[in-house]
Amino acid sequence: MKKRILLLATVVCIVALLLALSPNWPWGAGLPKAVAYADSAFLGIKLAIRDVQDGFLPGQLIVGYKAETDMHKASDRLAKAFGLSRVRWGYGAPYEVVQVSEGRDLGLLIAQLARDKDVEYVEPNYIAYALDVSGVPNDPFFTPYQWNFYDWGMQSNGYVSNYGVQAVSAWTISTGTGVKVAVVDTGVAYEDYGPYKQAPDLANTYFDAEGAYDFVNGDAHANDDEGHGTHVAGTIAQSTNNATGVAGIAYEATILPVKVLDANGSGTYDNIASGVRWAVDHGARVINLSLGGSFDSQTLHDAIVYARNSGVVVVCAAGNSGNPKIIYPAKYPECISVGATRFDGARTKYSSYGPQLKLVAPGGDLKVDQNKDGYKDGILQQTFDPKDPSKFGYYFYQGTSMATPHVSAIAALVFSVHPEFTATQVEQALLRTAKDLGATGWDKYFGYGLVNAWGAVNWTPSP
Ligand SMILES: [Ca+2]
Ligand SMILES: [Ca+2]
Ligand SMILES: [Ca+2]
Repeated sequence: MKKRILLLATVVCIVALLLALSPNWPWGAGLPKAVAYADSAFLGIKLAIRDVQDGFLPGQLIVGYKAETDMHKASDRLAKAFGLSRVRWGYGAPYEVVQVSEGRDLGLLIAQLARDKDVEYVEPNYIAYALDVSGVPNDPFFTPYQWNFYDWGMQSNGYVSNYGVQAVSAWTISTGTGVKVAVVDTGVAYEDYGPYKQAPDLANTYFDAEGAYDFVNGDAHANDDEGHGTHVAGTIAQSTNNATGVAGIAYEATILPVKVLDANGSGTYDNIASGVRWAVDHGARVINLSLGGSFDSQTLHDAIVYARNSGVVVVCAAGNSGNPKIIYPAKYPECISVGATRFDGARTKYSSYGPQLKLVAPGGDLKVDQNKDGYKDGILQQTFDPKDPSKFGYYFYQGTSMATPHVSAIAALVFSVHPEFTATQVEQALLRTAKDLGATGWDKYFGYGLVNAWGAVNWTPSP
């Protein structure tokens, strides 16, 4: 009997020792079980990059009014004069979205409206697109597959990874507690509501469900009907240490789901601007924008400036065209623009670059398997089969959309350690501790370099 107790005690000691000596292993509760979503395997999703597309809603304009104007009066006058009908007032800013009567010359109308004494600006209601690429579905796990979170020198399937974001070390300092991050996207699988289900690996994640809003359908349920927003939210705050699936970087942060992109992954600038303002007004300290379009827009820019002036860090995808043209809103100086790297630290071919690029983060490359784990090197998180929002699986995605939430999550880690930091100080923490890549110092392909969670949470402003 004594012998058996001793044996048991020895086993307990060995287990405790292994956990203590194994910094690579974040699971406090033992090995994660294999989660069998077998029916999600081999959906045969096409590995094609969805490029940025240009466009705007036909027949719709955004009319911005001068600050001193009585815009209701001006709006009625213009409606009568030009045959406009109101779609909605702008959220949190003095503009309205109007429908133009059929057959009107949009270019001429814009010119006429722009000359009006009460009008500050007028522009088409541009459309932005989610910057995702759906990848190969797969079984879960942090250690075999989430190389993008690794500390430098950790091994993935025997292949040393030196281009992760060092989340493992950073977790000893911060897990994002107390910080709200808005995912302004296609929605998030955060609740059971109608045909929509909460993602199983978001079961322990904190959500601001009260603050959630859907600007596409105009209701308080920001459910995801595309899959992109749920994947993005997973990188930020997937339930971690829950013996299930994959990890997220700021897994004790709170996600505020705001839906601005529809089931096709596209949405108007008006919706995006509204979503950004909504997020600010509902307590977000970080806003993740894994989306963009190629048009400049005052409506969108004003919303980004509003966020930044409110002390909110806005993180935006640089674009997936692979050309020297960063998209909007990433191009605005108030955003932290993010390009994408792969397992070996190289810039991915799809990652857009240019003078406005500030950082890079792992975005994955579904053309190569550099860690030889049998899967192309995408970013693995849980989301659902686009054909059925109740059918969850683990999917490798690639894109600057996937890189962006790494930076948003690390901004949340920093805010959690330093709630007193300004948005500028958090940005400095990210930029000044980035791992320099490519040409020495800032360069147009990597910005200030690869975002580094460990460096960022340890950064302090010089006195
Ligand atoms: Ca998990
Ligand atoms: Ca791989
Ligand atoms: Ca460099």
